[in-house]
Amino acid sequence: MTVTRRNVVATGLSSLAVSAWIPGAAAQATRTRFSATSPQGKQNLVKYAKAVDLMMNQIPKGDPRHWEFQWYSHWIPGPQQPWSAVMSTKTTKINQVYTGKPPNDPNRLLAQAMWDNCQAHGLNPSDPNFFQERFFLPWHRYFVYFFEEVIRGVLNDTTFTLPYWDYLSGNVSDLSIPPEFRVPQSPLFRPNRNPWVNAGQRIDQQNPGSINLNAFKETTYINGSIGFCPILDNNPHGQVHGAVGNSTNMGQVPTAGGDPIFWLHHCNIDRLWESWNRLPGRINPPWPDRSFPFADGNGKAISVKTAGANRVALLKYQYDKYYQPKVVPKIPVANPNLLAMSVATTRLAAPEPVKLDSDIVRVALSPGTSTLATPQAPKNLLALSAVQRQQYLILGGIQTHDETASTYNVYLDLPEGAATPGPGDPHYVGTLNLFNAAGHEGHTTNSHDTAFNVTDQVKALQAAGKLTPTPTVTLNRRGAEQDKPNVEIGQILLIES
Ligand SMILES: [Cu+2]
Repeated sequence: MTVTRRNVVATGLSSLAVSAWIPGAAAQATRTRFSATSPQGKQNLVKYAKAVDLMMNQIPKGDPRHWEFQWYSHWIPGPQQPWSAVMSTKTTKINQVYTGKPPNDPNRLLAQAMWDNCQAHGLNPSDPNFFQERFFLPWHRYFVYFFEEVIRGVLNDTTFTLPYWDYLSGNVSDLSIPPEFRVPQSPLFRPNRNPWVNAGQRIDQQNPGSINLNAFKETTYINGSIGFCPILDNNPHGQVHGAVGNSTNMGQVPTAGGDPIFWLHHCNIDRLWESWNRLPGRINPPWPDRSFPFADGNGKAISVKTAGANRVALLKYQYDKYYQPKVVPKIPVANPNLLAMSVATTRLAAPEPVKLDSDIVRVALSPGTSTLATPQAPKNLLALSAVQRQQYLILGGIQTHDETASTYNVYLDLPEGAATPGPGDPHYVGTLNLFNAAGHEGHTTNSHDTAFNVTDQVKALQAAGKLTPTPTVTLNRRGAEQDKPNVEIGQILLIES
């Protein structure tokens, strides 16, 4: 019998006294999470600094409330793939942390179940459904929530809430990491962030304007690599990770959870998800009956169902404010059965994989097929499509084994020899970051493709007569001279959905 990860998890948990956790069961008033720059947020940051210190230095190692236990539940520092290397790192780490503890030690069993659980940034070939992109948002909602519960327990302070880092508030100063994280004596400080970050400069200074909220153009939660969840995962989520740190901290999945700013970043991602849900008709998919193991505020093993994280109200918290896009795209089809029939159609594709071997790479798209299955949309939808279908540029099968803070601005039909402008130019469609691709050499999955909704750009360029029938795609690297990674993009597609 092959022992899959899920068997191990199930075995581990079955020998634990694990209770199903019922959201909102505790009689408690709704708590509010505040922006890190608000007075209440700043008060909570004082508490947070104290809690991080206690979790790092007072809570015994191996206790689920220890700083490293929480961090490793996201990912253990070390490889992100292949799975065999991930598992051997985990075994070594568990044996190290639980030296002298029996195999049935409850915390050891919980570590076995909880560590390396980040949805959706792993790939377990023997259990390909374990990591799924659609769980990115609900899993991280629980992850942040129970971390916050642990802090309330550690501080014995039921009023604590985790502040969020609103880097895209519209005030340029919020693009800098909050000052509390830049004080070298503070438990919230990490010396190895990108140098400009701890210097208090805007985190996107290598590519100003590249962090955005274009995910709010999406009206569906997920459809392959398009939709709110996967697009938000790339930007601002991955974009902020790479702007803050490198492979020793925020810049890569296995080390990200070690930086106290990680939790404020994910708190904001969580707030953006709830903001999206508050727009008309933005509903989450029906969640499969899937449980995740966590530790509650006392460090006790619990099991939670995905559906319990569907909305923040279920967990009895709210945010002091929500993001409201200036333009709220209309839901294209009133009948959800019609939406389900709306399959993607490839219109244009790059003829072969693209190597990013210079700072500016220009690729001609041609009408045609691709390796993606692209059934034609049903006839009755085609009439609809003329006005309501969305166009996406998909960069798929991205491979790199290098770490890099470089990002790539992507342009549609930028004239040859033109200066490569920043975001804001009509040809600019988005920025590619390698947060989700790093550590996935030869192992990328469709769910980690990068998708840009280019509907508005196509319309605007067409209206201005600046779009040819078979446009080019230009990629322009932004970053330090010494920071050139080897990157290959498996496929570039222009699709309609
Ligand atoms: Cu993250």
